[in-house]
Amino acid sequence: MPETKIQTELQNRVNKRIAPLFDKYNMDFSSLESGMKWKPIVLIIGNYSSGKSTLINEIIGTEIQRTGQAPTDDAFTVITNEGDDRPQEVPGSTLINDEHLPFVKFKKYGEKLTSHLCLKNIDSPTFADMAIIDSPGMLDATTEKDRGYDYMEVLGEFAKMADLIVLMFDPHKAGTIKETYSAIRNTLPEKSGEDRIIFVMSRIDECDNISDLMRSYGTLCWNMSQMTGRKDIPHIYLTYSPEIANVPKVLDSWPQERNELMEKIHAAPGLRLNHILEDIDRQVNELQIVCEAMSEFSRRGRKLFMKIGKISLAIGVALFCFGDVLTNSMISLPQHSMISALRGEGVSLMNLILPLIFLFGTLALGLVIFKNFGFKRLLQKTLADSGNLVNQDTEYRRNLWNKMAEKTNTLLQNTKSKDLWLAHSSNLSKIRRFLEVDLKKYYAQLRS
Ligand SMILES: Nc1nc2c(ncn2[C@@H]2O[C@H](COP(=O)(O)OP(=O)(O)OP(=O)(O)O)[C@@H](O)[C@H]2O)c(=O)[nH]1
Ligand SMILES: [Mg+2]
Repeated sequence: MPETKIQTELQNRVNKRIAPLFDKYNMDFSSLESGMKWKPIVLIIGNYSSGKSTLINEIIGTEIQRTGQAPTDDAFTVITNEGDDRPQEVPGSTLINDEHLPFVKFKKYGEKLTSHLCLKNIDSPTFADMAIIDSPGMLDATTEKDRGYDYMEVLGEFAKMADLIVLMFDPHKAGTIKETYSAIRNTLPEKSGEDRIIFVMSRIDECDNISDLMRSYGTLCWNMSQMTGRKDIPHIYLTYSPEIANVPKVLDSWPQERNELMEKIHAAPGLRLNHILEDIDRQVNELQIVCEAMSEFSRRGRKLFMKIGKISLAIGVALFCFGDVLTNSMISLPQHSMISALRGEGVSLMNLILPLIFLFGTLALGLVIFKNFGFKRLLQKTLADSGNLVNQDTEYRRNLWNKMAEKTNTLLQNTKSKDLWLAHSSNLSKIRRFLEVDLKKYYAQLRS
């Protein structure tokens, strides 16, 4: 089956089977939904003037993006082939209102971002099935006020959607830019996978000699280990733009990695379906652990209800039989207890009134005790250590729980005693079936 068909089928199934459950557990489905839509995306980010737009122009084969020595781009530009139906340039205000595109989620960042977002519709067959996004260069001393929107958050949203992120540096500013630091340290690890990011140091032709290049490369590696907190350095593609570079003699024999970088970018669409499956897998597993916790809490709540119910019933039955004997001996009421009536002329409705009040009164009292004391105490005890609601026997489960604990605690805090009878375990079976049957089937289709 062609991959686009699998993608549509998968989208329909997730919308039908899983979306309502995201809703039930108050989890955000929009990011999964937009992640399944549209075509493969390559996101180009990095230092200002590191050659992002130059690389994009080279891939497309025309001067579609402006380039320059000072910070040039302050917008996110989506470049793709959307066919003749769309104009050559689509403004951000249209993009954020088009349900067919994955940009609706950017609405919440306001007008300042919308005016810095656009789509360029190009007539290129290669770009019918992929999009490349040029981004504002990362700067040193910018604040949210300067940009007018939270740049890091927006970058994170784009990173989440991207099948490949190309992070670009240049030898002049080898890993010292503040926004780049923050992106590598916090935003990218949270929003994307390590395997989806490639690091590039471009403009290496501007190094005067090999030792100059080695110094820049060394600085970048050092800064990178500070940023990632890791000792192993990822592959850094050392490149220059063959069209504009004035290659010094000393770099003549240097293995320019531009072609390898280009191949990686062109291969990105092939990773799309796998990424969609990974995203679904991750988010449905997150949903599953929340549902597991809620299901276990409900089970404990119902168990407590049964315990209090049984005790109330036992006391209620005892009072039904002997309560009126007790009141008779204390305050001489009623004149004839139910038991003495049974022994004598027979039980009338009058003899049953007090025992029935005792029975139902005790059951009602049990219910009040459960709601106002038992359930509340159970909730408090659970909130103090909600981790024991789920099995955390592996590192994966522990990490998953750490991520979802806060979400679950909020759900628990809003739980009422009547919610203990919601169908958590049947929801859990639906989630498990989806992960174990449906998703596995799609992984198998992808491999075949
Ligand atoms: N010598 C040389 N110059 C380059 C290379 N790549 C880009 N340049 C030049 O460097 C400058 C910056 O390039 P851009 O492509 O505009 O950089 P950018 O990353 O898009 O910059 P911003 O949009 O400001 O973030 C331009 O003048 C380019 O001509 C290269 O490999 N070698
Ligand atoms: Mg640019």
